[in-house]
Amino acid sequence: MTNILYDALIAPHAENAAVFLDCDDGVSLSYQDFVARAAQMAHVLQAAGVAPGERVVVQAPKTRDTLALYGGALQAGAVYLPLNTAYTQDEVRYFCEDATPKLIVCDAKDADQIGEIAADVGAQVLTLTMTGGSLSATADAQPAQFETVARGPDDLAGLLYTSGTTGRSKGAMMSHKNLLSNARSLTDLWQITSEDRLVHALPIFHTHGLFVAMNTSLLAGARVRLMAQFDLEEILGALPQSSLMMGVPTFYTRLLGDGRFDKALCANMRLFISGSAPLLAETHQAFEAHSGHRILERYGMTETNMITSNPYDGARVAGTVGHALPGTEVKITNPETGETLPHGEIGMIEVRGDNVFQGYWQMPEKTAEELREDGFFITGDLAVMEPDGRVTIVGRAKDLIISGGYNIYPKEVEDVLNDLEGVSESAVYGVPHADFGESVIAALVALPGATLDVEVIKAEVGARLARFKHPRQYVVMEALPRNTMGKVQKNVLRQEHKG
Ligand code: MCA
Ligand code: AMP
Repeated sequence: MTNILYDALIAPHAENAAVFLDCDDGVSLSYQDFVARAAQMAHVLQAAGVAPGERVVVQAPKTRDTLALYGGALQAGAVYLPLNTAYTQDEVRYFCEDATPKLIVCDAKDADQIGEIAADVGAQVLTLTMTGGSLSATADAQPAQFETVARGPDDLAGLLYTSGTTGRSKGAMMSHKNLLSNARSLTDLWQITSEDRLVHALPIFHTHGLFVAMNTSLLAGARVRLMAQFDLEEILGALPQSSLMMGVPTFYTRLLGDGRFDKALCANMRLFISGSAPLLAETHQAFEAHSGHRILERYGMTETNMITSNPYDGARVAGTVGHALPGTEVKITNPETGETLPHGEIGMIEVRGDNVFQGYWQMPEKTAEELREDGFFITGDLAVMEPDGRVTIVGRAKDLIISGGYNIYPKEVEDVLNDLEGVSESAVYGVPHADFGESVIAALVALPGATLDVEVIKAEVGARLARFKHPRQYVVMEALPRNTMGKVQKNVLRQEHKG
């Protein structure tokens, strides 16, 4: 049976005794043991009634069993739907009602709350904790071999939700072909091999930590130091035995902020890769001065996987995101007309290739707005392209804040604020932040006669939105600044509150 992703990423390791994962608890799991564990997970999925093409929602800690569940989902032909562990019950409910999974895997501490959601959408619940849980216990009793379910290039392997400028999250449908083509391009370009040892401190519920980092490692047979989360001490300890690291810019500014980070620590390192948010040119330069390494910056999106990358061998230019990946077409277009612009002019990044997703889950109109009939996807990012094809991102046409690599769509936060008692209107915007790159601020206007209590507002927001989306500062104003068209001038607010 052919299963595009499983056959490329996991099946080849069935007899590979090399270490795949070095975990926080000191356990080192071999590739062949991972293959067997993934098969046990596939049996659990099948027994839970997850038929090929059906969704498995996973909001769980980052452990070897979470990765084995991803492998098992691929083998069983299921669609893997990972969720940020910071999401509130309200947020998880939305995703589950939209995606109608057959199984929800969550942390044991959330089992009661998630149980209510599961009952409403007709799903089973299994738990996964840092040390065990009912999923792991059930898997223990399963056979270590599973008959792989056939999956073709266009079958879905993943469903990843991305918030939208409309405030409603959309499920980006990722096919086997989308994920495999990108993993192949990146593995080749970044020259990842079985000799590599990757420092993995990213979450595995997003494209960066799961598809970019894990799919390339699996494809190459690399060894991965799997850290449950970003921990500066752990990373400093792992660097001397490592050759490769992938991170968001905050990882690199935090390393730079530690006096122990130096060239000696990076003696065995081959490559540092950054993405998910803009890497400041000054961070790039300071990093080279401290470590002797020029960070390789790449650019991507959930809907498209990775789009461009600085070269491995050629010049890694600070402040640029490099060239289109092999097999990926990139053009810069006039945002109004869609016409391709000459080199050097600022316009919209559009991308086409096997890496581009299949559309938004059950949202054909949204898909049509962003994915052209000729296959080009409109990214919402503004850039210039040089004659040699090098891309420099200069801004965003979409109203988006990126904080520590997490995306926050202001509309989603504004919708929550506008619903609150006494609030007439709100504007949510980002200001520069030394650690997170950008930080969230909310400007609020009260209804006539109402007084706004920021502490009450914080509590309400806390119950509804994940912590990373919370405004870090609230400003109560008489009125929001607007232009002659009546549009809120967030640039004016940003300017006033950037300190
Ligand atoms: C944690 N907090 C945050 C963030 N992370 N607030 C804003 N933005 C964040 N990113 C909250 C915590 O809840 C906590 O709240 C407080 O901030 C301080 O937490 P701290 O201990 O400093 O945070 P941390 O646990 O060290 O996490 C920071 C982090 C993490 C390591 C930068 O956010 C992270 O791993 N980010 C990576 C995100 C990522 O993988 N993005 C890829 C998306 P309290 O006030 O309660 O203490 S995929 C993508 O974008 C595309 C496809 C691409 O190109 O890759
Ligand atoms: P997401 O929708 O979470 O996948 O986030 C994708 C967005 O992150 C892109 O549309 C960009 O705005 C941003 N992004 C990713 N990589 C970079 C980068 N290297 N430089 C600037 N922005 C980036």
